[in-house]
This record gives sequence, structure tokens and C-alpha cells, in this order.
Amino acid sequence: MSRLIVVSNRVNPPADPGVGTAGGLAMALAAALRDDKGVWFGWSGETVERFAGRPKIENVGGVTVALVDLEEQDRTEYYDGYANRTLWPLFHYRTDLASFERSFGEGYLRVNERFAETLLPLIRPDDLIWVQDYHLIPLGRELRRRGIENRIGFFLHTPWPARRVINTLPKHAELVEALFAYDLVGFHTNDYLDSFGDYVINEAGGEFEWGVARAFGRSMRAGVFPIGIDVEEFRQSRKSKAALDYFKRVQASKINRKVLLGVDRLDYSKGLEERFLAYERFLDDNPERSEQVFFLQIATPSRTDVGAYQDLRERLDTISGRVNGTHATVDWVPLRYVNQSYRRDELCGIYRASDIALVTPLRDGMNLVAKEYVAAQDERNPGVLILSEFAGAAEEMQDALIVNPLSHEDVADAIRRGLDMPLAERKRRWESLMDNVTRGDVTAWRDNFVSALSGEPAVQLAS
Ligand code: GDG
Repeated sequence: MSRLIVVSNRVNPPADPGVGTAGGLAMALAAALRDDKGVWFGWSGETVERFAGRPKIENVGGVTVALVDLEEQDRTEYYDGYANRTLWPLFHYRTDLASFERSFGEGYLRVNERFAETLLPLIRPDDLIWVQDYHLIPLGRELRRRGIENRIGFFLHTPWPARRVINTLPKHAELVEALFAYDLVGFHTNDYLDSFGDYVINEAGGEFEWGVARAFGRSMRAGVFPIGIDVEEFRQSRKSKAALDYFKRVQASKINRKVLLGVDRLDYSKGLEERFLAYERFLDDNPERSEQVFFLQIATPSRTDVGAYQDLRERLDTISGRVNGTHATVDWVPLRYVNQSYRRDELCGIYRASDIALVTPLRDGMNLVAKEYVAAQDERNPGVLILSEFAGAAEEMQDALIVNPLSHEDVADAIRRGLDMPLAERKRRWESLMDNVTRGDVTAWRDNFVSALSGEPAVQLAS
């Protein structure tokens, strides 16, 4: 049987699957690799004076990991630079926040070469190699240049934006061409695949038909593989002591009020500012309903070195201060804005105690919080999911209340509708959502991608 080698920027499987604080990508990959005899390769997050090119092999929570240290300049140019300041904003339609520094692009290529050099000795002829996310787009090409003929797949966790947006990136064709070194490229949604196809046809002058893309003198397969959560683990963790404690803690603090909940990394793509403003609009427009609800926003600080994230945090502090200053009473705080992270099992209890989840990103590859909220609900009294039409999850989760996150009125209306929704409708919507979350769990995601990667390759063009 062939082994799976997963490569991603950061390698952080939770030491104990139930209590990690890892993000969506990390949880998904750890769940995918735990039962497998695979290897997870990536950056340790550490920097050293001189890149040594030898990975440190460890076993973390049942997963074999191979970690490589980078240099400080790599961190600045590749991670803080090209990944966080160029591609992330660009892929989330924030061309206004994207910096196009040549040194970032150079650092990005250098680190991808370093990854390829270090990974090379670990690869056996039968291995399937699965590269994750925008940090590592050129890695497949660098491995090919070093003679690797194994099947190599790539999965993008962010949106693939519209052609006109990709075109704002200097040397965009080079980046897209690098994808053609893979055998299979996966996206979360049909919408992203269509945007990719549009680029291939109308920008690269290639063809895209029946899941096969042809351009730059090469061909490869591209498809849709919506990521899911580890539903089984999540349903189990509902019964844990921590989940029950946190469920009770939030319940006790409700005092007959309903809870609106947001859980996000503190990132401009998640629409936190617009969400706060929409909630403010709801309070302004519905004075008779104030004191019947409160909004609990858990926003874990993220990429705190990047200016755009510091600015966002300041703006959120200002808005939350204003909302509470204007609306709070002696025994009611309308917005509980929490900048700390909780364990996954605690989070599970918080999800369950909440009546409405506000998942309103401006752009989001998928959004796993939407799926976790659904999985955490009590089937006898499920909560309501309000979901942005710009989250990848919206393609599958049409039984949520779908909103335009930029329209404060739209979101405020959905909050009202969610608060008034009868039990029968909540149950009907939840059952359909839960069915979807269960069928499209993380195991299905992994199995579908890996089996597509090990299947028939696209026929190569004669050069
Ligand atoms: C990227 C894409 C795509 C949040 N706060 C805490 C905490 N979290 C966990 C959530 C969830 C994860 O972080 C967030 O996942 P998302 O999917 O919402 O977003 P990204 O981190 O931006 O992930 C995204 C994903 O990759 C997978 O492909 O869906 O679109 O941007 O699991 O629960 N976890 C804990 N404490 C917290 O306070 N333990």
C-alpha cells in the first residue's frame, strides 16, 4: 500500500485530539493522518541562523511528523510576506491590502525550493504526495525538477478568486503555471473551480473540460473536494466534562436571554467588523428586543505582526466599546467580545448553548465553524445557523439562513428571523444541514481526494 505524505506550511497536530486548540486545517489533517501510516511534513515554526535542510522526525498524537527549521529572512519574506501579505489578501479579494514586494516573491520561491530539497530523501517511489494550500503552490514543480515522478496533488483551502482579481498579482501566470506540475488540484467549491477554469481558458489560452485542464503545454485534473469536520470526534466531545461545564456556564449566564455566537480567527476575511455593525443595527432597529439577547464573539488573535490585523483589532475594540457604551444597562452587556481561545471540547459546549451562530465571513474558502456549530447542536432543540453567501460552506449548506454579510440590514433581518424561528423549522433545517455535515466529513474529503489522486492521470500533451 502506498503511503501518504502530507505537506503543509505548519505542522501542528493536536497532542490529544480532543483538547487541541489547532485551527481548521490542522484538525482536518491530523484526523486524516492519524489512522494512516502517513507522514506530515512542514515548517516547525522555528528559525535558525543557517538553514540545515535536515528534518526533525517526531511522533505527535499518533502522527509521524517531519519538521524543518527556516531562516529569519524566510519567515519575513515567505510567511509574513508572500503568504500573509500577498496571497492571503489577494485570494480573499482584498487587493487593497495586498503588497507586491519582489523580495516576498523571491523568498516564497526559495522556501519552496528548501521544502523540496528537504523532503526529497523521505520520498519512496510509491508514495502519494499531497501538498496543502497557497504557501506551497510551487512545491510540486520543484519536486518534479528534482526528478520526482510520484503522484502529487495540491489542495487549496482558500477561495480561488475571479480571474480579474488574480490578474492583479505580478507574475500571476507563473503561479498558475506551477499548478500544472501537479496531477490533481482540488478546490472546496464549484465556484472556485469555475474561476480557475475561466483563468485557464481566457487568460492562459488553454482548455478546461470534464475536469481536465490543459495549458502551458501540460495537462492535469482539477476537481471539487469540499472539506468537512471530524463529525464523530465532535459528537463524542459533546459528552465530555469540559463541554458540559461550558454548556452550563453559558446557560447560567443567559438568564432567559438568547445567545448569538461568533467564533473566528481575528482575520479581516471573517467579516467581524461588518458583523458587529449589523448587530448594532439590529439593536438600534429593535429596541423592544434588546435585553432579550446578547452576542458572544470569540475572536482568537491571529497574525498579530501584520499591520492590517492590528488595525482590524483596533477598529473592533472601538465598535464593541461603542455598542456596549450605547446599549448596556446595569445588568445587561449586549456584546461580549472575547480575545482568547478555548479548547475544542469547551468550544463544543459553547456552540451547543448558543441559539444562533453568526458565520458571516466576507470571503472564506469553506468555514469549518459553520459545520462544527451544526454538529454540536442538541437534535431536540437545535440552534439556527446564519451563514454568509461568500463562505464556501454556503454551496452545501443552503438550509442555513443565507445572508449577504455586507448588508447590515440583511444580517439584522436574519437575526430577527432566527430568534423567532419555530422549533419545527429549526429541526427541519438542522436535520438537512446535519445530514450534509455527516456525509461530507473529513474522512470523505480525504478519501475522495486520495482516491482521485491515485486514479487515472490526465493524458499529457505532446510537447
Ligand atoms: C482555513 C480557511 C477553511 C477558532 N477559535 C478557536 C478554535 N477555532 C477553530 C474552529 C475551526 C477553526 O479554528 C477555524 O476554521 P475555519 O474553517 O473557520 O477557518 P481558517 O482557520 O481560516 O481555515 C477556511 C479551512 O482552512 C479548512 O480548509 O474552511 O476557509 O480559511 O475548527 O473551531 N479552536 C479552538 N479554540 C478557539 O478559540 N480550539
